[in-house]
Amino acid sequence: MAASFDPVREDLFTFGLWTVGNPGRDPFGDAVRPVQDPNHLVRKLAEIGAYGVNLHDNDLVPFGASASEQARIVGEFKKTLADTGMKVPMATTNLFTHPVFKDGAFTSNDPKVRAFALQKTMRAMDLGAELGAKIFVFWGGREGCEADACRDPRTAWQRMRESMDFLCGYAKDQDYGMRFALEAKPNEPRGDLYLPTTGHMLHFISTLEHHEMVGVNPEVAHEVMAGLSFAHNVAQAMACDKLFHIDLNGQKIGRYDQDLRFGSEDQKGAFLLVRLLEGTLGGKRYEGPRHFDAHAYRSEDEAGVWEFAKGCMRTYKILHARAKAFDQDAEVRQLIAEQKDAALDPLLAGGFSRQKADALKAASIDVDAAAKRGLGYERLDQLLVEHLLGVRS
Ligand code: DIG
Ligand code: MN
Ligand code: MN
Repeated sequence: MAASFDPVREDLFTFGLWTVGNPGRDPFGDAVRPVQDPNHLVRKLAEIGAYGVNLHDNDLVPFGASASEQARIVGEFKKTLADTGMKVPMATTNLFTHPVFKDGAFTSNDPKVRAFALQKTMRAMDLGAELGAKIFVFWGGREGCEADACRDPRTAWQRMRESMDFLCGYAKDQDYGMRFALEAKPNEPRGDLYLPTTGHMLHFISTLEHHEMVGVNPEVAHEVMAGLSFAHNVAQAMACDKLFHIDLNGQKIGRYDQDLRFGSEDQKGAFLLVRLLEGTLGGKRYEGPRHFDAHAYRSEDEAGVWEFAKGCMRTYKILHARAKAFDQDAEVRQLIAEQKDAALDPLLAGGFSRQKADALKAASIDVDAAAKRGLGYERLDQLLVEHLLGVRS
């Protein structure tokens, strides 16, 4: 029986309201699609097999809405979630659209703006908690600069640290049980963004007061924009148990942030990422939501948007099946089998000792033989390509 690539709730596929609700505006053109009601988006996502929906505060509650308006909107949204069984695993704050954030939010030189950013974020955390979110994402879209002389960069990082420490304190004080996931991006919309890659974020987290509740939310497009291997960055986050969330999409290298349909561009990169997340090569798999932070081409009508969303999930499942077959392939397993050396292995494991140092210094190692040995990676990569193209199973 042919494998089914139809998404099920257990796949934990999620979409942001801002993704499938994207009206297709870009810097050079107006919206091409109508703005959709969030409740309609939730019902359609449930229909196509998604597990959940994520949101910025203002994706659901318009900026400046009154308390009674917010209560009405949130009440209706919660009913839709109950009716559809859809979850809200992640929430976040829009700290980038309103002009007040034009020079940053937490890193702004204006204390009024920094105070407003904290106020807006605490309220967004309240909303996220009310909807059941246990992950809160921070993407510092305006935390950067063009005229770099505007502030000492160290001041920017200090302000980010103070804001994160304060908001971690708020989440703990409210007992929300939330974990924070920080999302990096090298540039856009600002000329240069502070904390540009996941690697920078991992170090930044280590400087925080409540670092144990803070992880990362890497996005494919953002690391590709920086010319980096997304799978390597995700692997590093997984290795230190800091992959709290992930933004999946597609991206051509050397372009602005395209947020394309997952797997629509670098299929090998997407394959290696899914292989890592699903643990088909061994090791722990990622257990969090598979979130598509992407949007349909501007050419699409609403029907095209749902084709986009189905394509994200279907491609993920196809790649998962291909990765499983690849890592079960006997020839692949033989090519990547760990090499053993009875004499040297004990010296390489378990850390330093004077004895190990003396033994390693005294070891007789045939360097020429090691240098001459062929590694078979051409065959290995050809096997990957053939699995990916579906001519080997
Ligand atoms: C953009 O990549 C950012 C915003 O869409 C949002 O704040 C975050 C959540 O996935 N990603
Ligand atoms: Mn993006
Ligand atoms: Mn994102």
